[in-house]
Amino acid sequence: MRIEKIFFLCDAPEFAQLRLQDPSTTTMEGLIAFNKHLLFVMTIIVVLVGWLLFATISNYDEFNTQKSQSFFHSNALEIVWTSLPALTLLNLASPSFTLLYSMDEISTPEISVKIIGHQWYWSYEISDFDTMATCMDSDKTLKYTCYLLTEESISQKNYLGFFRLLETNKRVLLPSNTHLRLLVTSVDVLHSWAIPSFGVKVDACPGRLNQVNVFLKRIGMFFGQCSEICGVNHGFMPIALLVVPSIQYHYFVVSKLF
Ligand SMILES: [Cu+2]
Repeated sequence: MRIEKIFFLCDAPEFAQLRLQDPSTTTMEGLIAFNKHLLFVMTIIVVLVGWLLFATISNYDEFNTQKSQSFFHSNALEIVWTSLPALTLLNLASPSFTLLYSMDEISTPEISVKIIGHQWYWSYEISDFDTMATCMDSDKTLKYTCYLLTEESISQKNYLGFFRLLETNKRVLLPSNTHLRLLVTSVDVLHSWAIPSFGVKVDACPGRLNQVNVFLKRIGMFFGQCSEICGVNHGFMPIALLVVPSIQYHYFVVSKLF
């Protein structure tokens, strides 16, 4: 199957891709900025350590000790090479912890999406529509079961724009610019629900409920995969999400349930 580049933004893997996918949440924007910051610091460390090694090997050997004898037991140098790595670590730790704790932050969500991992597909339930108080009414629950869409099941005339091993028979609809709470669990083995564009990777553990908060800043089609080795078909349980404007989502829910 041919993969055409149909999106302006990178929300699905591209051929020979080197960078991360484009962010759709503030978390992912933060992760990308942190990644760039890390790369910058790492480059300086690699160049500095490489230069030190080269200078040491070429300037100080057993036949050339004149220079090294001049700073035998240098206190100043020891202070510098102990404090510099410590300061570098502090410089990395502070944005890292800020990001980590910002991911745990839960602001009043309007919709909770229950994500359940199965061997080997994902199922979704959305039931608490904030203004409609339908929690207890099982008829008023959106339920999806999303299986992999195989190449054979896509009609030959119409295969352009479909991503191999990333499409599901049903796409989960989510609203943009809305605080969403994702509740992730599993009914059999460990799975992991991961969407690179969201900066989300939550483990789905049987008997446990993991929670993550997302706020999607833009509309689009987003793809992800199970990211925990969960059995023979681990590679064949993709996630396909369609993010639409919240008003469109509202009309969809009303037309489906009311
Ligand atoms: Cu899995």
